[in-house]
Amino acid sequence: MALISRGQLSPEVAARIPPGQQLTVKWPVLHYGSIPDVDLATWNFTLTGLVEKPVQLTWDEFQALPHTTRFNDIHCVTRWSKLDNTWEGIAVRDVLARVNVKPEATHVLIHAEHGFTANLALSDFDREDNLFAFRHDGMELSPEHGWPIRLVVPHLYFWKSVKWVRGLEFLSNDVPGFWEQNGYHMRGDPWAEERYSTWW
Ligand SMILES: Nc1nc2c(c(=O)[nH]1)N[C@H]1C(S)=C(S)[C@@H](COP(=O)(O)O)O[C@H]1N2
Ligand SMILES: [Mo]
Repeated sequence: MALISRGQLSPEVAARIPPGQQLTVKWPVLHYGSIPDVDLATWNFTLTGLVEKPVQLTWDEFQALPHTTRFNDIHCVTRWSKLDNTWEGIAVRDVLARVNVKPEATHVLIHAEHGFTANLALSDFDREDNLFAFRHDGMELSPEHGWPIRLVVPHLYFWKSVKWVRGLEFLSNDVPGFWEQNGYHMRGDPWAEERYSTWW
């Protein structure tokens, strides 16, 4: 991977890179397991758990939600950061508007193909910056980067940005997801270097 050292960067750019991270121009591919075969005809997106009425959206219903663009930097716990990403997709808040989440919900477990999960506090999930992306830098997401859609939560380490996402489960407690069960931090703030948990 082509990494750029801090000494080569302007102060403005260096200030955007969290501690212990290095800049990459390429976009590495990282995930557990195989790339899923997704059929849009049978694909659905579910909103379950602590909601007044569970919702299931087809691909066409999901696509009918408003489209939007976000511009941000991403930071992977394996120490690469990639600046200036343009994402097109559907804002998390526009998806949340489709469901009545019960007041006791404090966390959300993101579900993806192959049973993959990641946990987020609702306060980290329900943010203007977050979106479900289907395009990156003007091109449709490739299968290895999460086609047809992935979550993008830019203020936390990139493992929270679930690829091949299929649903949201609202919870009243914080339940570790896949990488969190394997030692990653429950929150994952790159500016605080919340890389790994110390509770086990
Ligand atoms: N469904 C799924 N999403 C996932 C993962 C995974 O294993 N499965 N890995 C996460 C991790 S650890 C990282 S660093 C990013 C990598 O995204 P990228 O391959 O597009 O760079 O995806 C995240 N999303
Ligand atoms: Mo990762």
